Amino acid sequence: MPVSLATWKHGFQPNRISYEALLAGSPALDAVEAGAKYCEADITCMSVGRGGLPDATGILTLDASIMDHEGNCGSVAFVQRYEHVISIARRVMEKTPHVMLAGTGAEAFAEREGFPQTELLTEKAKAYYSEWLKQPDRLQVRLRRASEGEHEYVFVHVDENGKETEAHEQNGRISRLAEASHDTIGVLAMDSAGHLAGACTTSGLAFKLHGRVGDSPIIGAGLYVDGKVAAAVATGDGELMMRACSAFHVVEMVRQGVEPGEALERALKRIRQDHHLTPDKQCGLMVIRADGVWAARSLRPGFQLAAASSQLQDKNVLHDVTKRGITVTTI
Ligand code: SD4
Repeated sequence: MPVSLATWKHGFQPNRISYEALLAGSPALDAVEAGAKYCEADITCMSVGRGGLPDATGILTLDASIMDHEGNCGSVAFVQRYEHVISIARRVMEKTPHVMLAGTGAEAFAEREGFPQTELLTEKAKAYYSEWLKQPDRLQVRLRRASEGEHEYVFVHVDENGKETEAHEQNGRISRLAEASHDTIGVLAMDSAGHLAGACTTSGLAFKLHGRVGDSPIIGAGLYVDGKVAAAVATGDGELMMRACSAFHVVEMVRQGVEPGEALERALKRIRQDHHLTPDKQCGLMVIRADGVWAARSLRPGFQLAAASSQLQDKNVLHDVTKRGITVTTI
């Protein structure tokens, strides 16, 4: 009966942790938090927690949200000195009358709650930032996988139509990076009591404007859970999901009887119809319905997720998602 899903390839290990917690009898809320925390502490993942890439001013800011099957939720945004923002979000949910705390207020709360302060920016992230500063037209520069499935990335220039061309340093050498900017982690779970929960944690888009907050801490945009209906999480260019309230939209369609996969297709269709979409924009969505049926879809190829369930013989499996559905690749 337990089901666990986590976004992107780096979600494989967090999903294993979440699923093993579920098999050991943990509530879904504890499982998703444990999975998310693993990723926050993993410095090889450069868009979540410590080790994430900074904003355009060289400062790393973190966003996170968490939600349980009873509609309780908590989130934090623009946190600069604490690694486990998912746990701070949970504490906001459990210990305050509020849903969201931001910036210095969130940090003061974290301090009062005894969370340890951490230097989030690693030497590696600083080096990538220096490299980014050297790029001409750097506000048009993003990071892309150098080749599918590789942990190797390139800077690309994106023109006003979203067309990408590989960026070069002034000396002509292609700038290669070891991680991508798209790698937020969203974890969804259903436990053996049938309870749903979700967690989402990120450093947001690499080299974003200082002060920018994405969809991940916004309940209804990056994450939404209704214990009787479904849990949904989003990843990708947060501005799209914030405008479309994508996670909420998916859950509401499931409430109206739309099949999970179809609900995701329709949410993506809404994004496509209502927004000026350039080819560089991505949105990946995942959902678990209250009966354990799950689905995942994305605007474009390249979105992966880890899934584990009894239907998968309790194995954790990495899936590649395309617009039409899912192909399974086991790692
Ligand atoms: C954001 N949605 O801050 C996040 C980033 C992300 O894959 O999910 N990247 O917009």
